Amino acid sequence: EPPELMAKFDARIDADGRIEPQDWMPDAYRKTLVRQISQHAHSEIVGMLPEGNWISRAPSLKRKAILIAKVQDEGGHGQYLYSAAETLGVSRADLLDALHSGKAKYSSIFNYPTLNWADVGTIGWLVDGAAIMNQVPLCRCSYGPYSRAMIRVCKEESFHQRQGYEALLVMMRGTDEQKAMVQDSVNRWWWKCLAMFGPPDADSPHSAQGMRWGIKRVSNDDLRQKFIDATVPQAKVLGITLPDPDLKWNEERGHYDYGQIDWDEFWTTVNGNGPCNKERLSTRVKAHNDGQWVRDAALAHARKQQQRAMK
Ligand code: FAQ
Repeated sequence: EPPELMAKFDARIDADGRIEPQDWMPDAYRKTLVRQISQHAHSEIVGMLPEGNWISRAPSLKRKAILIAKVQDEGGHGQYLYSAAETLGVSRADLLDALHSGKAKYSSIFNYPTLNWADVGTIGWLVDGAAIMNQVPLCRCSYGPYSRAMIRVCKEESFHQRQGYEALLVMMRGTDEQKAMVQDSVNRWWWKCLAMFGPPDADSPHSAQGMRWGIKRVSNDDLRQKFIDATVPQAKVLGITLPDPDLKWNEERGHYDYGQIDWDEFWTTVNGNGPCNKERLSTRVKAHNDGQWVRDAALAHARKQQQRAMK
Protein backbone atom coordinates (compact mmCIF):
# COMPACT_ATOMS: atom_id res chain seq x y z
CA GLU A 1 0.00 0.00 0.00
CA PRO A 2 1.45 3.45 -0.92
CA PRO A 3 2.70 4.94 2.41
CA GLU A 4 1.66 8.53 1.66
CA LEU A 5 -1.92 7.47 0.81
CA MET A 6 -2.01 5.26 3.86
CA ALA A 7 -0.84 8.16 6.05
CA LYS A 8 -3.56 10.40 4.61
CA PHE A 9 -6.19 7.71 5.21
CA ASP A 10 -5.03 7.15 8.81
CA ALA A 11 -5.01 10.90 9.48
CA ARG A 12 -8.59 11.20 8.20
CA ILE A 13 -9.69 8.31 10.43
CA ASP A 14 -7.85 9.76 13.45
CA ALA A 15 -9.54 13.13 12.90
CA ASP A 16 -12.92 11.32 12.83
CA GLY A 17 -13.42 12.33 9.20
CA ARG A 18 -15.45 10.38 6.65
CA ILE A 19 -14.13 8.19 3.84
CA GLU A 20 -16.10 8.59 0.61
CA PRO A 21 -16.29 6.17 -2.38
CA GLN A 22 -13.87 8.19 -4.55
CA ASP A 23 -11.24 8.34 -1.76
CA TRP A 24 -8.29 5.97 -1.63
CA MET A 25 -8.71 3.30 1.05
CA PRO A 26 -6.69 0.23 2.07
CA ASP A 27 -7.92 -2.98 0.57
CA ALA A 28 -8.61 -4.53 3.98
CA TYR A 29 -10.87 -1.57 4.92
CA ARG A 30 -12.82 -2.01 1.68
CA LYS A 31 -13.15 -5.78 2.23
CA THR A 32 -14.32 -5.35 5.82
CA LEU A 33 -16.99 -2.89 4.74
CA VAL A 34 -18.20 -5.11 1.90
CA ARG A 35 -18.44 -7.99 4.37
CA GLN A 36 -20.29 -6.07 7.05
CA ILE A 37 -22.58 -4.02 4.80
CA SER A 38 -23.55 -7.00 2.65
CA GLN A 39 -24.19 -9.21 5.70
CA HIS A 40 -26.32 -6.39 7.03
CA ALA A 41 -28.22 -6.07 3.72
CA HIS A 42 -28.82 -9.83 3.62
CA SER A 43 -30.12 -9.70 7.20
CA GLU A 44 -32.67 -7.07 6.22
CA ILE A 45 -34.13 -9.04 3.35
CA VAL A 46 -34.01 -12.45 5.05
CA GLY A 47 -35.48 -10.63 8.07
CA MET A 48 -38.62 -10.00 6.01
CA LEU A 49 -39.43 -13.73 6.02
CA PRO A 50 -40.24 -14.66 9.65
CA GLU A 51 -42.70 -11.77 9.98
CA GLY A 52 -43.93 -12.00 6.40
CA ASN A 53 -45.41 -15.35 7.41
CA TRP A 54 -47.90 -13.47 9.60
CA ILE A 55 -49.22 -10.86 7.15
CA SER A 56 -52.09 -13.10 6.06
CA ARG A 57 -52.84 -14.05 9.68
CA ALA A 58 -52.71 -10.67 11.42
CA PRO A 59 -55.57 -10.35 13.93
CA SER A 60 -56.99 -7.06 12.57
CA LEU A 61 -56.82 -4.76 9.57
CA LYS A 62 -54.81 -2.26 11.61
CA ARG A 63 -52.17 -4.84 12.61
CA LYS A 64 -52.02 -6.12 9.06
CA ALA A 65 -51.42 -2.62 7.62
CA ILE A 66 -48.68 -1.97 10.21
CA LEU A 67 -47.01 -5.31 9.51
CA ILE A 68 -47.07 -4.85 5.73
CA ALA A 69 -45.46 -1.43 6.17
CA LYS A 70 -42.79 -2.84 8.48
CA VAL A 71 -41.87 -5.75 6.24
CA GLN A 72 -41.74 -3.39 3.26
CA ASP A 73 -39.42 -1.07 5.22
CA GLU A 74 -37.02 -3.99 5.79
CA GLY A 75 -36.92 -4.54 2.03
CA GLY A 76 -36.12 -0.84 1.63
CA HIS A 77 -33.28 -1.11 4.17
CA GLY A 78 -31.86 -3.95 2.13
CA GLN A 79 -31.95 -1.68 -0.94
CA TYR A 80 -30.10 1.20 0.78
CA LEU A 81 -27.49 -1.21 2.08
CA TYR A 82 -26.89 -3.00 -1.22
CA SER A 83 -26.52 0.45 -2.81
CA ALA A 84 -24.00 1.44 -0.12
CA ALA A 85 -22.06 -1.79 -0.76
CA GLU A 86 -22.06 -1.12 -4.52
CA THR A 87 -20.17 2.16 -3.93
CA LEU A 88 -17.24 -0.08 -2.87
CA GLY A 89 -17.03 -1.63 -6.32
CA VAL A 90 -18.96 -4.87 -5.86
CA SER A 91 -22.05 -5.89 -7.81
CA ARG A 92 -25.41 -6.56 -6.24
CA ALA A 93 -25.78 -9.71 -8.37
CA ASP A 94 -22.56 -11.15 -6.90
CA LEU A 95 -23.61 -10.29 -3.36
CA LEU A 96 -26.97 -11.97 -3.86
CA ASP A 97 -25.29 -15.01 -5.39
CA ALA A 98 -23.18 -15.34 -2.25
CA LEU A 99 -26.34 -15.20 -0.12
CA HIS A 100 -28.26 -17.67 -2.24
CA SER A 101 -25.43 -20.19 -2.41
CA GLY A 102 -25.10 -20.13 1.40
CA LYS A 103 -21.63 -18.55 1.33
CA ALA A 104 -22.60 -15.22 2.87
CA LYS A 105 -23.73 -14.74 6.46
CA TYR A 106 -26.82 -12.95 7.70
CA SER A 107 -28.02 -12.34 11.24
CA SER A 108 -28.49 -15.53 13.26
CA ILE A 109 -31.80 -14.23 14.64
CA PHE A 110 -33.74 -14.84 11.44
CA ASN A 111 -33.21 -18.59 11.60
CA TYR A 112 -35.72 -19.10 14.38
CA PRO A 113 -39.41 -19.79 13.78
CA THR A 114 -42.31 -17.40 14.45
CA LEU A 115 -44.80 -19.65 16.24
CA ASN A 116 -47.57 -17.32 17.40
CA TRP A 117 -48.86 -13.79 16.85
CA ALA A 118 -46.99 -12.48 19.90
CA ASP A 119 -43.75 -13.31 18.06
CA VAL A 120 -44.49 -10.42 15.69
CA GLY A 121 -44.69 -8.03 18.65
CA THR A 122 -41.62 -9.55 20.30
CA ILE A 123 -39.57 -9.24 17.12
CA GLY A 124 -40.50 -5.56 16.94
CA TRP A 125 -39.73 -4.94 20.60
CA LEU A 126 -36.59 -7.06 21.05
CA VAL A 127 -35.12 -7.78 17.59
CA ASP A 128 -35.65 -4.27 16.25
CA GLY A 129 -34.69 -2.95 19.69
CA ALA A 130 -31.36 -4.81 19.50
CA ALA A 131 -30.92 -3.73 15.88
CA ILE A 132 -31.34 -0.04 16.83
CA MET A 133 -28.88 -0.36 19.70
CA ASN A 134 -26.32 -1.74 17.25
CA GLN A 135 -27.16 0.65 14.40
CA VAL A 136 -27.27 4.03 16.14
CA PRO A 137 -23.45 4.01 16.56
CA LEU A 138 -23.18 2.98 12.87
CA CYS A 139 -24.69 6.38 11.95
CA ARG A 140 -21.21 7.67 12.93
CA CYS A 141 -19.35 5.01 10.96
CA SER A 142 -16.26 6.25 9.11
CA TYR A 143 -17.58 5.18 5.69
CA GLY A 144 -19.88 7.98 4.44
CA PRO A 145 -22.45 6.00 2.41
CA TYR A 146 -22.95 3.42 5.18
CA SER A 147 -23.29 6.05 7.90
CA ARG A 148 -25.84 8.03 5.87
CA ALA A 149 -27.90 4.93 5.04
CA MET A 150 -28.02 4.14 8.75
CA ILE A 151 -29.66 7.45 9.69
CA ARG A 152 -32.85 6.68 7.79
CA VAL A 153 -32.76 3.00 8.73
CA CYS A 154 -32.62 3.93 12.43
CA LYS A 155 -35.62 6.27 12.14
CA GLU A 156 -37.67 3.49 10.60
CA GLU A 157 -36.43 0.89 13.10
CA SER A 158 -37.62 3.03 15.97
CA PHE A 159 -41.17 2.94 14.54
CA HIS A 160 -40.77 -0.86 14.25
CA GLN A 161 -39.67 -1.15 17.84
CA ARG A 162 -42.57 0.91 19.15
CA GLN A 163 -45.22 -0.87 17.11
CA GLY A 164 -43.97 -4.19 18.52
CA TYR A 165 -43.97 -2.98 22.10
CA GLU A 166 -47.45 -1.48 21.70
CA ALA A 167 -48.80 -4.72 20.21
CA LEU A 168 -47.47 -6.62 23.25
CA LEU A 169 -48.91 -4.04 25.69
CA VAL A 170 -52.35 -4.57 24.14
CA MET A 171 -52.01 -8.36 24.47
CA MET A 172 -50.91 -7.99 28.10
CA ARG A 173 -54.18 -6.17 28.82
CA GLY A 174 -56.10 -9.08 27.27
CA THR A 175 -57.00 -12.62 28.30
CA ASP A 176 -54.81 -15.04 30.28
CA GLU A 177 -54.15 -16.92 27.03
CA GLN A 178 -52.88 -13.74 25.37
CA LYS A 179 -50.61 -12.95 28.34
CA ALA A 180 -49.25 -16.49 28.28
CA MET A 181 -48.59 -16.15 24.57
CA VAL A 182 -46.48 -13.02 25.16
CA GLN A 183 -44.51 -14.68 27.97
CA ASP A 184 -43.88 -17.78 25.86
CA SER A 185 -42.71 -15.65 22.97
CA VAL A 186 -40.32 -13.57 25.11
CA ASN A 187 -38.96 -16.79 26.67
CA ARG A 188 -38.08 -18.08 23.22
CA TRP A 189 -36.56 -14.84 21.80
CA TRP A 190 -34.71 -13.23 24.72
CA TRP A 191 -31.45 -15.21 24.60
CA LYS A 192 -31.35 -15.21 20.78
CA CYS A 193 -31.60 -11.41 20.81
CA LEU A 194 -28.65 -11.11 23.21
CA ALA A 195 -26.57 -13.16 20.76
CA MET A 196 -27.41 -10.76 17.89
CA PHE A 197 -24.66 -8.41 19.11
CA GLY A 198 -22.07 -10.99 18.11
CA PRO A 199 -19.55 -13.06 20.09
CA PRO A 200 -18.00 -11.75 23.33
CA ASP A 201 -15.31 -9.13 22.66
CA ALA A 202 -12.56 -11.61 23.54
CA ASP A 203 -13.79 -13.99 20.79
CA SER A 204 -14.59 -11.35 18.18
CA PRO A 205 -11.88 -11.48 15.49
CA HIS A 206 -12.97 -8.31 13.65
CA SER A 207 -13.61 -6.01 16.60
CA ALA A 208 -10.21 -4.45 17.24
CA GLN A 209 -9.62 -3.50 13.60
CA GLY A 210 -13.25 -2.43 13.13
CA MET A 211 -12.93 -0.08 16.12
CA ARG A 212 -9.55 1.24 14.94
CA TRP A 213 -11.11 2.13 11.58
CA GLY A 214 -14.13 3.80 13.14
CA ILE A 215 -16.51 1.30 11.54
CA LYS A 216 -17.53 -0.08 14.90
CA ARG A 217 -17.89 2.59 17.58
CA VAL A 218 -19.08 0.48 20.53
CA SER A 219 -18.00 -3.11 21.26
CA ASN A 220 -20.25 -6.18 21.03
CA ASP A 221 -20.32 -6.68 24.82
CA ASP A 222 -20.92 -3.00 25.60
CA LEU A 223 -23.85 -2.86 23.17
CA ARG A 224 -25.28 -6.06 24.65
CA GLN A 225 -25.06 -4.56 28.14
CA LYS A 226 -26.70 -1.31 27.00
CA PHE A 227 -29.51 -3.30 25.43
CA ILE A 228 -30.11 -5.31 28.60
CA ASP A 229 -30.04 -2.21 30.80
CA ALA A 230 -32.56 -0.46 28.54
CA THR A 231 -34.86 -3.46 28.17
CA VAL A 232 -35.28 -4.66 31.77
CA PRO A 233 -37.41 -1.62 32.79
CA GLN A 234 -39.51 -2.04 29.62
CA ALA A 235 -40.17 -5.68 30.58
CA LYS A 236 -41.36 -4.50 34.00
CA VAL A 237 -43.84 -2.06 32.46
CA LEU A 238 -45.05 -4.82 30.18
CA GLY A 239 -45.48 -7.18 33.13
CA ILE A 240 -43.46 -10.10 31.79
CA THR A 241 -40.49 -11.97 33.27
CA LEU A 242 -37.24 -12.15 31.33
CA PRO A 243 -36.10 -15.80 31.30
CA ASP A 244 -32.80 -15.36 33.12
CA PRO A 245 -32.55 -16.20 36.86
CA ASP A 246 -29.16 -14.45 37.01
CA LEU A 247 -30.53 -11.14 35.75
CA LYS A 248 -30.13 -8.63 38.58
CA TRP A 249 -29.04 -5.06 39.16
CA ASN A 250 -25.41 -4.71 40.17
CA GLU A 251 -25.09 -1.50 42.18
CA GLU A 252 -21.32 -1.47 41.96
CA ARG A 253 -21.17 -1.82 38.18
CA GLY A 254 -24.23 0.33 37.57
CA HIS A 255 -25.50 -2.36 35.18
CA TYR A 256 -27.60 -5.51 35.20
CA ASP A 257 -25.68 -8.78 35.58
CA TYR A 258 -26.92 -11.55 33.33
CA GLY A 259 -26.48 -15.29 32.76
CA GLN A 260 -24.53 -17.34 30.23
CA ILE A 261 -25.41 -17.11 26.54
CA ASP A 262 -25.35 -20.45 24.71
CA TRP A 263 -22.60 -19.69 22.17
CA ASP A 264 -22.50 -23.27 20.85
CA GLU A 265 -26.10 -22.93 19.77
CA PHE A 266 -25.30 -19.50 18.24
CA TRP A 267 -22.42 -20.87 16.13
CA THR A 268 -24.47 -23.88 15.04
CA THR A 269 -27.07 -21.43 13.73
CA VAL A 270 -24.55 -19.02 12.19
CA ASN A 271 -22.91 -21.95 10.42
CA GLY A 272 -26.13 -22.94 8.68
CA ASN A 273 -27.66 -25.54 11.01
CA GLY A 274 -30.19 -23.58 13.03
CA PRO A 275 -33.88 -24.52 13.07
CA CYS A 276 -34.90 -22.52 9.97
CA ASN A 277 -31.69 -21.86 7.98
CA LYS A 278 -32.62 -24.16 5.11
CA GLU A 279 -36.21 -22.98 4.94
CA ARG A 280 -35.19 -19.28 4.96
CA LEU A 281 -32.64 -19.75 2.21
CA SER A 282 -34.93 -21.75 -0.04
CA THR A 283 -37.76 -19.20 0.41
CA ARG A 284 -35.32 -16.41 -0.47
CA VAL A 285 -34.00 -18.21 -3.57
CA LYS A 286 -37.55 -18.90 -4.73
CA ALA A 287 -38.56 -15.23 -4.20
CA HIS A 288 -35.50 -14.16 -6.19
CA ASN A 289 -36.25 -16.52 -9.08
CA ASP A 290 -39.95 -15.64 -9.07
CA GLY A 291 -38.97 -11.97 -9.29
CA GLN A 292 -36.84 -12.39 -12.43
CA TRP A 293 -39.63 -11.04 -14.66
CA VAL A 294 -39.86 -7.87 -12.55
CA ARG A 295 -36.13 -7.19 -12.93
CA ASP A 296 -36.33 -7.94 -16.66
CA ALA A 297 -39.29 -5.58 -17.06
CA ALA A 298 -37.59 -2.81 -15.06
CA LEU A 299 -34.46 -3.10 -17.22
CA ALA A 300 -36.46 -3.08 -20.46
CA HIS A 301 -38.34 0.00 -19.24
CA ALA A 302 -35.11 1.78 -18.29
CA ARG A 303 -33.63 1.00 -21.70
CA LYS A 304 -36.68 2.42 -23.47
CA GLN A 305 -36.53 5.60 -21.37
CA GLN A 306 -32.86 5.98 -22.22
CA GLN A 307 -33.51 5.54 -25.94
CA ARG A 308 -36.33 8.09 -25.82
CA ALA A 309 -34.12 10.58 -24.02
CA MET A 310 -31.44 10.23 -26.73
CA LYS A 311 -33.84 10.95 -29.59
N1 FAQ B 1 -25.38 -13.46 13.23
O1 FAQ B 1 -15.73 -10.44 14.86
P1 FAQ B 1 -17.21 -10.32 14.90
C1 FAQ B 1 -31.73 -6.25 11.11
C2 FAQ B 1 -20.31 -13.26 12.66
S1 FAQ B 1 -30.55 -6.14 12.32
C3 FAQ B 1 -24.61 -14.02 12.28
O2 FAQ B 1 -17.81 -9.75 16.15
P2 FAQ B 1 -18.09 -8.02 13.37
C4 FAQ B 1 -32.97 -5.38 11.25
C5 FAQ B 1 -19.58 -12.13 11.98
O3 FAQ B 1 -20.23 -11.75 10.79
C6 FAQ B 1 -29.42 -7.50 12.09
N2 FAQ B 1 -23.26 -13.86 12.24
O4 FAQ B 1 -17.73 -9.54 13.59
C7 FAQ B 1 -34.22 -6.16 11.20
C8 FAQ B 1 -18.22 -12.73 11.76
O5 FAQ B 1 -18.27 -13.65 10.67
P3 FAQ B 1 -17.32 -13.53 9.33
C9 FAQ B 1 -28.29 -7.18 11.16
C10 FAQ B 1 -22.71 -13.09 13.22
O6 FAQ B 1 -18.52 -7.86 11.97
C11 FAQ B 1 -34.98 -6.32 12.35
C12 FAQ B 1 -18.04 -13.57 13.02
O7 FAQ B 1 -19.35 -13.80 13.52
N3 FAQ B 1 -27.48 -6.11 11.64
O8 FAQ B 1 -31.53 -6.97 10.23
C13 FAQ B 1 -23.46 -12.47 14.21
O9 FAQ B 1 -17.00 -7.14 13.86
C14 FAQ B 1 -36.19 -7.04 12.33
C15 FAQ B 1 -17.20 -12.88 14.07
O10 FAQ B 1 -17.88 -11.76 14.67
C16 FAQ B 1 -26.20 -5.93 11.21
O11 FAQ B 1 -25.71 -6.68 10.40
C17 FAQ B 1 -24.86 -12.68 14.21
N4 FAQ B 1 -25.67 -12.14 15.14
O12 FAQ B 1 -19.34 -7.76 14.35
C18 FAQ B 1 -34.70 -6.69 10.02
C19 FAQ B 1 -25.48 -4.73 11.75
N5 FAQ B 1 -22.62 -11.79 15.01
O13 FAQ B 1 -17.80 -12.32 8.59
C20 FAQ B 1 -35.91 -7.43 10.00
C21 FAQ B 1 -24.14 -4.50 11.13
C22 FAQ B 1 -21.38 -11.99 14.52
O14 FAQ B 1 -15.92 -13.39 9.82
C23 FAQ B 1 -36.66 -7.59 11.16
N6 FAQ B 1 -23.15 -5.44 11.56
N7 FAQ B 1 -21.43 -12.78 13.44
O15 FAQ B 1 -17.57 -14.80 8.56
C24 FAQ B 1 -22.42 -5.33 12.70
O16 FAQ B 1 -22.59 -4.39 13.47
C25 FAQ B 1 -21.35 -6.35 12.96
O17 FAQ B 1 -21.07 -7.01 11.74
C26 FAQ B 1 -21.71 -7.39 14.05
C27 FAQ B 1 -20.57 -8.41 14.13
C28 FAQ B 1 -21.84 -6.68 15.40
C29 FAQ B 1 -23.01 -8.12 13.73
